[in-house]
Amino acid sequence: MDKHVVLSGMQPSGELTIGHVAGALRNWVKLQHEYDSLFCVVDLHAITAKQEPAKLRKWTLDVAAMYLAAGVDPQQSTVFVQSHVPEHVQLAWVLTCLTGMGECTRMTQFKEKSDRYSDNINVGLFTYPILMAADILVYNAHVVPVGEDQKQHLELARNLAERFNHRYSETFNVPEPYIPDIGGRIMSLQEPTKKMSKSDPNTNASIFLVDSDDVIRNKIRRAVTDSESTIVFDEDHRPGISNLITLLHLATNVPVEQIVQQWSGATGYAEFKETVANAVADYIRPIRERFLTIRADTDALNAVLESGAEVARKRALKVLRKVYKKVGLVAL
Ligand code: ATP
Ligand code: LTN
Repeated sequence: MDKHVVLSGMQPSGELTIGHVAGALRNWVKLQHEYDSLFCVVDLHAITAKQEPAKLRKWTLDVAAMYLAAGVDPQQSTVFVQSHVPEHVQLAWVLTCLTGMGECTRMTQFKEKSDRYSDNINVGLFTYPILMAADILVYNAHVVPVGEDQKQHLELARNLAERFNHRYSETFNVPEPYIPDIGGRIMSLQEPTKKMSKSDPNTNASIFLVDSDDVIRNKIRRAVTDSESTIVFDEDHRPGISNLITLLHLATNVPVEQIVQQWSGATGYAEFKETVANAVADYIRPIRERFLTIRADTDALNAVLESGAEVARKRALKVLRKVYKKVGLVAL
């Protein structure tokens, strides 16, 4: 039997953070062995916000290199850049014609981003989740490993798959989200009720995968917690300390309950923060070091992306042809 298909992507709108590893990348690395996997750098999604062309170019290669540094194996997985496969956009148009306005207006990310970037509420930002659905459906993916914030977008992809199948005939798999129980939403170190983000203007709020050991340690030492002094996992009432517990779990693999138990006698955060700081620095160091090596060899990186695009295009074209035919577009 053919392996099931996994697809996911990240926007090259900045440097990746430990949140990207916790929510998505580590699952990509895990799933790639059991699934037929495709991972793309979604540059067309990134331009829904204003991007400086030179930075966008740099970040696109940085993000691709970070996939590999985190353990995505280009021998196992197809790694490519979204804009190299125009079939995503072609399918997105067909899906756009199946999507109701209301389905886009109720997207939480659209509401948040149009508040945040009120000077640039473009139509691309509005239809962004349809392009994401096309990214997934154009490979007929079964599983989409993402962080918690993408659940609503995935729901649209599922609805569009079902709608297309119902209106025409069975074509798409209905994709399932794959979201970690712990680490699906790593919070900002400065405002622990907000998601950690690569584009947060306060760089102390995010741990970037390119940060040095010292920078990582200092950011964790300065992380905002609360005025209590016990180490308790309660995301609703103690978000700051819970986030640090989550990071320690991610870095060491020790279960959350065990961490809480080990630290049950603590009467302050300083020593715990020091432990988290060292563990996270140890966890990121090998990723950063691999990244620097991979990123330095642009030719090799481009070769991975070129062969990735070639494989992806062939596959996407097959699905797109089928879709066009079912819709009634005349083939040449
Ligand atoms: P950012 O806010 O950092 O710009 P984003 O969510 O807007 O990120 P992407 O960079 O495309 O957009 O996210 C890629 C993947 O990483 C998604 O699956 C997303 O859910 C996941 N992710 C991003 N930030 C976090 C986080 N803080 N915690 C867990 N998962 C995250
Ligand atoms: N919308 C996602 C990025 C994204 C994606 C995808 C994730 C675009 N296309 C396809 C999984 C599958 C985000 O904002 N994080």
